[in-house]
Amino acid sequence: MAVLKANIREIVAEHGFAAPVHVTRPTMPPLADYFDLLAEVWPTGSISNGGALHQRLEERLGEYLGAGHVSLFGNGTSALIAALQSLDVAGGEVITTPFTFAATAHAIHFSGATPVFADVGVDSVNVDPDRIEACIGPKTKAILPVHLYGMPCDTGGIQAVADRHGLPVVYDAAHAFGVRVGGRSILLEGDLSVISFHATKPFSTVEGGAVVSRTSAAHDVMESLKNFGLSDGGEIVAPGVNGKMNELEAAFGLLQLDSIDEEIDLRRSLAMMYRSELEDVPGIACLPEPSGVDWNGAYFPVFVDADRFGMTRDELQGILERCNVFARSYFYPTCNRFPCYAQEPSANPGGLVNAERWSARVLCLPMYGMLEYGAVSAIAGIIRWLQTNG
Ligand code: T4K
Repeated sequence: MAVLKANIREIVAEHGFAAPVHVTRPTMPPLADYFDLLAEVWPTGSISNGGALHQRLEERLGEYLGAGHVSLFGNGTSALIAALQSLDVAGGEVITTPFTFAATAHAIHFSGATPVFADVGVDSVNVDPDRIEACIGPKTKAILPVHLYGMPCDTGGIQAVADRHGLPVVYDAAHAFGVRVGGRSILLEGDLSVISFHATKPFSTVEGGAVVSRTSAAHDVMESLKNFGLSDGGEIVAPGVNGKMNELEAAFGLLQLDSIDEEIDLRRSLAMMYRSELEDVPGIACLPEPSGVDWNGAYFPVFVDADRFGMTRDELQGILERCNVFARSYFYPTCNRFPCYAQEPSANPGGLVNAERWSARVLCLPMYGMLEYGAVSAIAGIIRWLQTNG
């Protein structure tokens, strides 16, 4: 590392934060409002299995997202598993990106299929349609791209590949709550989209998620699969999971929905600030705000070129931690490196060079609505200082 230990002590002493700055924080709704909502539920004793607040949240999300049929789930992972299950992928292969959270690949595994990893682009963190097409074989059952960091995939290119081969597309839209392209919800792309409402996401129900379906028939299947495979008539028609969201989570979500526009606006202006403060730092690359897109500021990744910056991503992360800034390497390593998938033919790192390069360099900086502009400026200042004094 080029930065001297004495210099590090100096930066920590001068610019370190007194309290930890986490990669993200949920915006907590007013507690009194939460109690008011729970007061509606308490006397009923109806606290799960599709209660009144659950119903209200599903309806309000459908309107807010402008995205058809919403099925709430207890988390994004069970929603992904059920979405894939509805497409009968068991015993086959599902093509996905290796540059994502483990849940994407694990959902394929738990739906009874094998993940096949296709590389992302040179200039895009998302899976490349041409690389998807090159992976298609007789066992391919579906395509599972991810809108990483809320950045839209090349949905047109992916749909063209899917149409040529008669394959369904499920989008892992865990990061893409509220994202619109040309004013249209990104959740309307493909056959199904799956969102996460985890505490670390811009919109949260503490734990939670949803499947957005195009048709009411597909929605009915999701409703059954999230409830043990029970039909409306109370018979088991499929091996479903317990993927239900409860009333306490739905109440949290209803209140989050009241402030989500403000949350997203704040995140986007913090991202603009990061970009303008970091744009001239050699060896630090930010993703541009995608044009024509209502992006949601889900994450703020930067990519560290060690040769130009003067230290590696891990070294930068370590110094930031000493300054009480807890940036995270979302997503390193790539999924193809996990022992459970590394033996798959498509997991060979030699065929996934773009994903490996993005992943080796990525560092997600703190990003959440309550983050102060001064904190963004100070974090960018530490990074600039390290480059100049390294
Ligand atoms: N697909 C993709 C592409 C995903 O990224 C994810 C989840 C999924 C699918 C699956 O969706 P879910 O089944 O989770 O709904 C987190 C989340 O647990 C996970 O939801 C998320 N992606 C993943 C990227 O990140 P960790 O292990 O990094 O979180 P943790 O506990 O280290 O928290 C990070 C920071 O957030 C903490 O340092 C402080 C802050 N935090 C966290 C929690 C849980 C809070 O301030 N409050 C909290 O309650 O996994």
